[in-house]
Amino acid sequence: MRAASRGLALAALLLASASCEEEAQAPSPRQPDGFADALALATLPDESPDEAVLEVTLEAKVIEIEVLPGRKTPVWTYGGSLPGPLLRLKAGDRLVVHFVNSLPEPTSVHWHGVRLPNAMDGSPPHTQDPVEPGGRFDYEFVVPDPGLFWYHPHENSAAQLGYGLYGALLVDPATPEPEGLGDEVVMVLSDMAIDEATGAILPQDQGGDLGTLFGREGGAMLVNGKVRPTLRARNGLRQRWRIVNAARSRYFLLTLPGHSFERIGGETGLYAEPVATDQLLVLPGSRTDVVVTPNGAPGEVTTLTWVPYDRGYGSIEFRDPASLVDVAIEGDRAEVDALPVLGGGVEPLDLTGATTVDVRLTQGEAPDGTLELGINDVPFAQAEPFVAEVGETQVWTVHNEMDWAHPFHLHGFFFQPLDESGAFVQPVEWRDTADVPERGTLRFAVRYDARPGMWMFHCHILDHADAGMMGMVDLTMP
Ligand SMILES: [Cu+2]
Repeated sequence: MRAASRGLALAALLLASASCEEEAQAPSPRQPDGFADALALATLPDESPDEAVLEVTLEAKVIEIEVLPGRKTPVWTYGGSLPGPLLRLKAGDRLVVHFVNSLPEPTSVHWHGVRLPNAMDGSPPHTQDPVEPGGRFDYEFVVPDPGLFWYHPHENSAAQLGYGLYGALLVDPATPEPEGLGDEVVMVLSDMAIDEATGAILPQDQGGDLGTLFGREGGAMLVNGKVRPTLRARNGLRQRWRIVNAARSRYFLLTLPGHSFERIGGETGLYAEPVATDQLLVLPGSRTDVVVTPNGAPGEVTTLTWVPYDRGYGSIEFRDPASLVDVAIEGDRAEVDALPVLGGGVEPLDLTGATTVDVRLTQGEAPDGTLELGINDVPFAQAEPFVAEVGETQVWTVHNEMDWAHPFHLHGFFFQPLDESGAFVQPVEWRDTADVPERGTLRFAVRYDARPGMWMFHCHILDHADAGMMGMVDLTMP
């Protein structure tokens, strides 16, 4: 659609210049044809004739994929592709997913970040039973908010993500965004632990308790399922990169040498103003929306690079940066207008009458001596829910009592981060995932709208969640 309308605009400009020499204008510059083909994501046919409904059949199944060159890897996929298909619709549209489990074990689909009804949250055992092998489950809900979201299992989740189960869900705003943010590329970041000799996926419990304590990172870093793909770019012409970190444990700190990123949004919606940064941190589970203006001589290649991020012992020691995406510059330098006014931003929550919740992220030992993580010293299996009422505003303080950082995720609701003094972190934004630094604190405010039910919260280092660092909020009507 976008390419077609650009083609028409170009034709109109050419006609205009042919008929009126004095007002001749250069056609708008554009990215090279097929510039992002190497990063293309699979899609699914829409089974609904209704424009406001995206209805798809999504089958989870094991397929052999050449992730490393020359090696076949049995990948657990959604729809036969790594990552799963991109689901794209507009805020206010309805998503209907006929989910089929053709995997060898039970699973579920969690729609990360989407403010959906509790029964659609995909979180066994509370919101549904696991979908058994050969079983089906229909997910159906309205996507109320614009932004990049994603979907993944919430059953044996660390292992199942490690095997390849994740996909992006992109929700366009109901009213069009400003023109000129650049051609868009969705990047799903992940990693996979593959035996380089055989192509087999390595055991998901590698390293025992130490592996769990650190969080398992696969050696092959992937962007849209590929090792180091090439993205082509017109010199000087901005691109909009919408990035999700779908790795089970890995933090992605990104640089693009010689360039800076302009963050124009986070997990949902645009900011009021762009925020420039040289290094971009994308937590496990989190998303970011940035504009990049590639510059360099034609033929030059600049490389989006993973940089070790200090999230605790072992995360930076003896580790080197790694190449994620080669950005190949083409053409003479494009003349481009300034970034348009974003016009986004959110109002801070009214904290009058807010109740407080204190949570500690803790490390302990199970009776058999193995590692056990928990919330307030209680592992998930023995946890009692925290309570909240519809309409209530809560201020959470999450204390990290461990020597490693934890990306904290709340299901079903956005929150607004606060600083140590209780002031809103700027720019004020809605998030569903935020970092709790080692031995540090995360504060946030959340307001519960009328979607009662049992909502999970957990560390998004999924090895930690599976080891017990998970709890739930029982949201009831007042
Ligand atoms: Cu954690």
